[in-house]
Amino acid sequence: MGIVNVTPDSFSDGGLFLSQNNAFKQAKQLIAEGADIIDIGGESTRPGAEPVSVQEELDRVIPLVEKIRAEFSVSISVDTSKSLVMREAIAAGVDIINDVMALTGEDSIAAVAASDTVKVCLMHMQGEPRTMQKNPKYDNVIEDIKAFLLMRTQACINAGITSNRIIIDPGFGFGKTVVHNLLLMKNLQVFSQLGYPVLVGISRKSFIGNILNKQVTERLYGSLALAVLAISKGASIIRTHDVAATVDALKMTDAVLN
Ligand code: 9MG
Repeated sequence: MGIVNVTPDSFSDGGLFLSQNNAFKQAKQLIAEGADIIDIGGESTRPGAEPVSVQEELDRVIPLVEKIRAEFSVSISVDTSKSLVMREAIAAGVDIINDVMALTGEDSIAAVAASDTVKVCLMHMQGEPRTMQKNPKYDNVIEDIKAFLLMRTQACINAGITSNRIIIDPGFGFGKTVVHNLLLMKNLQVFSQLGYPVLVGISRKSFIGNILNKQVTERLYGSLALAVLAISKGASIIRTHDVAATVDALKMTDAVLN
């Protein structure tokens, strides 16, 4: 899954693809590099990020979805927590709603349930982006997140979203310390054994910078190591800024494992 952030303030590529033209060029480039899915975001979810209005998010995301849909057969995902953006994105033909709030926002379960085909990625986050990195705490990080994801998958199924449309994500970096993130990766098989595809987003994240003492532009090798580990522990989708390098790393992983 290649990332296209149409935002001024995302942690790694904020501001780079704010114009529709640049965002489309970036999507085209990631598709050429081998992305199966393009994930489009119109509101930053980085720690400390401020929310944007519904209209602003719609204006950033929907025209880009329509342009990609018209020209490519790639799967399109929209990273949003707003039910109105979900509805418009589904009408524009997206394949996946990627919600870092796991459809806990007002009316968002209904927005996804109203479609009978769109998939949903339910991600775990402790707190909210503005404050989530202020002293996150768990009784048992693996068991707490597993319980949350099982509770949200059941809520979706109860709302009419069939289980084959659900993807789960433990939410690396979202209300987690460095140690929490490492424990999640070490125990990732716990999540892949739940019976849903697992999406992992570790690309260039700050816990990699913390361990390697590297700036955001220098975290590719650390990100690749984690992508390979995630796949070997059963993950199905890797969300990344660096598609070409990740595709090579995962093809080699797949050649060995399968
Ligand atoms: C939008 N976004 C940023 N990081 C993410 C992650 O780790 N997973 C998912 N599903 N979305 C993310």
